[in-house]
Amino acid sequence: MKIKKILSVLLIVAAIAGVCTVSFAANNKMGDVDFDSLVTAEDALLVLRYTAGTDELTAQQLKVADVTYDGKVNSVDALRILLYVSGSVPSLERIDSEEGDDIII
Ligand SMILES: [Ca+2]
Repeated sequence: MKIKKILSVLLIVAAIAGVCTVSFAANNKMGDVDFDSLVTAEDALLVLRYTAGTDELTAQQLKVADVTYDGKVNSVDALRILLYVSGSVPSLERIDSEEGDDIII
C-alpha cells in the first residue's frame, strides 16, 4: 500500500517535470538570444557583442544563438539572424538537408 502511494507520487512528479521540460524547450526558439519570445536585431546585437568579447552568453543562449548549426557562435550567426529579421531567410530552424553541411547564407 505504502509503495503504491510512493510510486503514484513519483509518477506525478515525473509527469510535471516532463511538462515543464517541454514548455521550457518550446520557449527557447532558435535566434531568440535574449528570451523575449521574439527574434529581432537585438538578438543579433547580443551575438555580435559576444563575438567581440564585450558580453557573455549563458550556455542556453549559446545554444539558441548557433543558428548556423556548426557548433560555433560568431558573426555569421548574427548575420543569419539579421537576414531572418529582414525576411531574407524564411526560418532559423534546422532543416534535414542542413545536417553535416555548412549553411549557405
Ligand atoms: Ca529576442
